[in-house]
Amino acid sequence: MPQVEVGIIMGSQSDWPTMKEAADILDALDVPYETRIVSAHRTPDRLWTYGKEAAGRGLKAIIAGAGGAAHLPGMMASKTRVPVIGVPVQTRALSGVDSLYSIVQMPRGYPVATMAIGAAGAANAGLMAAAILATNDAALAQRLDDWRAALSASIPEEPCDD
Ligand code: RP5
Repeated sequence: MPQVEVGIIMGSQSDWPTMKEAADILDALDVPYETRIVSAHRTPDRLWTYGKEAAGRGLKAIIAGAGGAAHLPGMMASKTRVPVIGVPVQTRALSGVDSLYSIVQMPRGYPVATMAIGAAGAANAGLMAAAILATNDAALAQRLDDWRAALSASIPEEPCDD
């Protein structure tokens, strides 16, 4: 089994359809990861243990997604020096603006790299984690360059009707 380098954590099972976007990117780039449900409010002890053990277990980035009163990414950042990438999950009540504000407005000293609301943010979180790892992994850097080049090549120069 390869060493897991990225943790994808989320506040609820209901966050998985969004957070799977990050997992799909890491699959495409062949980055080993794990997925866990870790809720700041419902499983605070699980959050504490995960954060306490993250660096020692060799995690190099943690992607944390939550919605509403989205305290998970910030609390995780307060517990570990492993970089935390926050994904604001889109909510029904406030469309994810609540999640975004909860995640992005961290006090000085404990940063969370906050992505856009929803699926695009989760996909970008996967890419950001890969970019962090690629600073010390030449093979991954090449795979990421190839992925980016393929995306560029897929964009047509002109619009069409259908
Ligand atoms: C947050 O509350 C979760 O991250 C989720 O986005 C939101 C709703 O959770 P469920 O009620 O669907 O479990 O903790």
